[in-house]
Amino acid sequence: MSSNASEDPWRIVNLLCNGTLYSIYTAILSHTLTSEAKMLGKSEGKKVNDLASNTKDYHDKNNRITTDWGVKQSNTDDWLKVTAEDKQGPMLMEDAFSREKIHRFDHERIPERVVHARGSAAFGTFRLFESAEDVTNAGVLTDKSRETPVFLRFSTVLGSRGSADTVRDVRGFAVKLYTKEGNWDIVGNNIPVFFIQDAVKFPDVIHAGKPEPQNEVPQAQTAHNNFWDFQYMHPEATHMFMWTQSDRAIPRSYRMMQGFGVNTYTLQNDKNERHFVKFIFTPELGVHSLVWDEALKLAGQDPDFHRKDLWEAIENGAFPKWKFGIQVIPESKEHDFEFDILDATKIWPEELVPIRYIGELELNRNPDEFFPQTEQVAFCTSHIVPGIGFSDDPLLQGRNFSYFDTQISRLGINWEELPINRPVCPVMNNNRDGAMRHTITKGKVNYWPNRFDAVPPAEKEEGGYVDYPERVVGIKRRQRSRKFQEHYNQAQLFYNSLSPIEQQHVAAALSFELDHCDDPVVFDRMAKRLAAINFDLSQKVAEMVGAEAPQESHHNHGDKSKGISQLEYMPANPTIATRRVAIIIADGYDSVAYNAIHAALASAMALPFTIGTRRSPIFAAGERKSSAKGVKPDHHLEGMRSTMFDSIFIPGGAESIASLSKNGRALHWIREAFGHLKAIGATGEAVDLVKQACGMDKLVFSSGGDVVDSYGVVTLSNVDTSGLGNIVKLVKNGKNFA
Ligand code: HDE
Repeated sequence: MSSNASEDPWRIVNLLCNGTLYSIYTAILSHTLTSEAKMLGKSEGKKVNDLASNTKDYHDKNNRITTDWGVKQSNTDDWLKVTAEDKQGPMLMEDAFSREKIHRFDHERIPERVVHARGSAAFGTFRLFESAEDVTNAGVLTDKSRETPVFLRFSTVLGSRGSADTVRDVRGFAVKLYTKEGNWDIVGNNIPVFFIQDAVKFPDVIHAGKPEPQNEVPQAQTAHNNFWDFQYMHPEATHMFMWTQSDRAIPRSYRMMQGFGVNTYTLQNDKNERHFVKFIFTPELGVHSLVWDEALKLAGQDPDFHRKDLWEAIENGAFPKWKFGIQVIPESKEHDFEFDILDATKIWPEELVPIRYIGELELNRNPDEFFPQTEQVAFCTSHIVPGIGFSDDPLLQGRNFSYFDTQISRLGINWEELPINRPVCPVMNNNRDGAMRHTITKGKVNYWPNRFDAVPPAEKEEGGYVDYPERVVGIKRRQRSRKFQEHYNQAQLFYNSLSPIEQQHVAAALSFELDHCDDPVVFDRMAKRLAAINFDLSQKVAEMVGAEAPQESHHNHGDKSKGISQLEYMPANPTIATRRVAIIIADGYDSVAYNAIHAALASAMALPFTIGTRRSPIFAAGERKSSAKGVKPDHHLEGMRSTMFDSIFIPGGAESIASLSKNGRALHWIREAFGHLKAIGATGEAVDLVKQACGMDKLVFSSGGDVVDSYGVVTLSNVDTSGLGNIVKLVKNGKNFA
């Protein structure tokens, strides 16, 4: 964060605790945030300028409603009809204005994506801080002076367009980089491996995960017979399903997930050497997750939770950032590993192939309109630029066919002309016509070669893409190579590498999922499969779901790898920026504590929300309703739930706490936040309220009576800066798994 105020919030809080400078300070802060957002968020990039020619301002005062053929309309509320003084007559088909409006409405929907239907996206910038010229000659990976515009779409996989954001699922992480040499699409996920090795199995794994065919149940869930039936029958999915049962599949925010290209690509340098490569994005904010109960509740309470979170952060100028890394293996070392480096069900452990972070991606601008941008954006793994190539990864090869194909059915053959999809560099070729062609190409010929020598192919020196001359020898057959046959080593590696709490979450997730399977064949077999990963895990889950306990213990190699547990991604300097904190008040609250925490949070760019017993003004202790204005809360207790916030704070005040302690919803807020491992702060009389809600026996008190960080709760009898500091520190840390 670039705000100076955030560097030393405590100095400011000291000044603010008496409340006098508070309002001046927050006014300055909100001005800083808005102007910063304006400056950075609305920056004119090459793609933004390109889109301008297709962008109209709906709110321009000179606008008048017209038909699509441009004729101004005088009445848009009444269909043309035959009427008499006291009689309503028939409507006329002659009314082309009204017919057009209904026609347009009838055809508003296009097919949703067959997978990854629900998503949201933002514009941003990609910058390089280290050139990778030793391994590639791609301009986007070697030129440090460039700012490459990007559009990044996040998504869930299985749910339909209207499903909830927080379901247990893989998240899509699809980046379109509008480079000077053409579009480069990295169509990745937040999990580094995949369920299948060969693209031809994709329809099977997706059919098994999507709602079952007989009744279209369940929506956006893998907790059903068919999904787990397939997971058992298809052992190569084992490593991936362990990731989907971990906290990675219930992220706190799109801004707090890693992004992985998953497939193995190649890089080519000026010496015509080829390297195998994997692409990785790691978030500056760290990798954080919800807890499962929270995710389940949010799916109903706020299905747009992730969508809103991304939008809110960008509008507030807190632009999410990812470090961009590459893992590189020289062609000569392709066969040096015990797994096949072209197998998408395997990671390249960082001990064997370190990640080299060379760039940074920032999102800094929300889209202007969802449909033409977020919905119509179309990614293709086959979109690469000179210096980058494919490998023989059989999943990637199939994807290269599939994405172009699906865009034809979703958007039509001219989908690459849509504003959000077209490159920022010139496009010229002899691909012509087709439904909805936009480009008008002047000239007398539309083929090559031609008598005018018009539009020849580019030489390599002019930037022409040259395929790597790979030697290929083999027998044509339907078979995968030997190393593709091993499926459990890395599933064990994954589980061994998790912290004990993360392991507990995996056991709980599997127990939830298999509880939703009512066919014993499915859950008995799955318990057996778990024994191939970890015997204790298989016993725990079998007991929970009533499956036959596996008898046979498999060998566990005991290896661990770094970079797997998400707890490792805690940033060195965690930030409270963009964390949503609810401050709960009722009439008679302590305004000194309220103002102090509000200012402390805002100065560090967190998002404080005042939650009152009502949304009309709430009056502090000593304020008279007749003369004071009171504080107008952002929401009332019944309008929101604790799930929508990262932390809650309750200022003291005898009258306010007396009323909150009798308010079931207020107690539920505190108790639920406690159960979801969130930081809770309370001062003065509110300390007793927290004890009442959470159960006193759980909290550990210091001799002075205050609790400092016990189960993520900080209570203070008096407001002081070090106490508030403890609260903010806890919010920064995220969940309190103590
Ligand atoms: Fe996709 N995938 N996929 N996928 N995928 C699609 O393309 C497909 C795979 C991913 O925000 C579809 O435009 C096949 C892996 C993302 O618009 C479709 C195979 C990874 C998105 C398709 C895979 C992904 C898609 C549906 C196996 C992670 C959303 C709509 C060979 C590396 C992109 C569309 C967006 C979308 C096919 C496997 C990620 C049908 C055949 C592995 C993030 O073409």
